[in-house]
Amino acid sequence: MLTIYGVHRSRASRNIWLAHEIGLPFRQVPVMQAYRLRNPDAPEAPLNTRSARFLDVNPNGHIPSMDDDGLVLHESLAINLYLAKKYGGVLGSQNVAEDGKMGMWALWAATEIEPSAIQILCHRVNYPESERDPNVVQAAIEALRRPIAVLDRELAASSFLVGGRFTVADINVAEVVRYALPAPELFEAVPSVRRWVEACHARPAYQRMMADREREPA
Ligand SMILES: N[C@@H](CCC(=O)N[C@@H](CS)C(=O)NCC(=O)O)C(=O)O
Repeated sequence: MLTIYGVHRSRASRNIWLAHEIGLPFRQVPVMQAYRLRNPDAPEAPLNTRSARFLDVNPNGHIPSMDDDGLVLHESLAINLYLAKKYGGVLGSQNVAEDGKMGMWALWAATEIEPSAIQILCHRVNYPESERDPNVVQAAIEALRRPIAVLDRELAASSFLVGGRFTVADINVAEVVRYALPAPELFEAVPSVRRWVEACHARPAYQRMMADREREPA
C-alpha cells in the first residue's frame, strides 16, 4: 500500500488531496516539521523531519515523501505527477504533450510562485505579529504580479490548465497559489484565477483534505 510521510499541515496536503481525488488508499505517517517543536531531538518528541527514523526515508529532512511498493520519492509536486500518471486516469497525462505541460506547470509553480507565496504566508499568517514585515509582503506581491497575470491569461482561455479538464496540474498549481491567498490585493485584477481557485477548492477531495487538516493541531 502507498505510504505518505507528512502531516496535513505541510506540502503533504497536495499528495493527500490527489489521493482523495483518485480514491487511492494510503497509510499516512504523520511526520511533522522539526521547526514546529521546541526540542525535536528529545527522545519523547513526536516523529519529525530530524528524527533518525525519518532521515532514513528522506535524508533531505523534508516532508512529504512517499513509498509506493518500495519506490521512495520526495518532492511533493513530483510525487503528484507520479501518482497521477500511475493511478490517476484522466487526472494524469494522456500523452507526451500533456506530460510536458504538467511538468512545466509543476516547475513553474515551484520556481515562479512558491518562493514569494511562502513569504506572504509567513509574514501575513504564520509568523507571530512581532516578526511580520509588511515590506517583505509588498515585495512578494510585486514579484508575483507577472506570473499570476500569466496564469490568468491561461485560465481565461481554458477552464483548467491542461487538456480542458481538471488534472494534477491544477492541484499542483492551486496548492502553491494557496500560500499567496492571504494577499487578496494580488488577486483583484485576475478574475479567471479567482474563478479557478474557487472551482479547485469546491472539489470534495480538497474539502476532505482541508477538514482533516483543520483537525490537526496548529
Ligand atoms: N520542495 C519540497 C519542499 C519540502 C519542504 O520544505 N517541506 C517542509 C514542510 S512543508 C519541511 O519539511 N520543513 C521542515 C524542515 O525543513 O525541517 C517539496 O515540495 O516537497
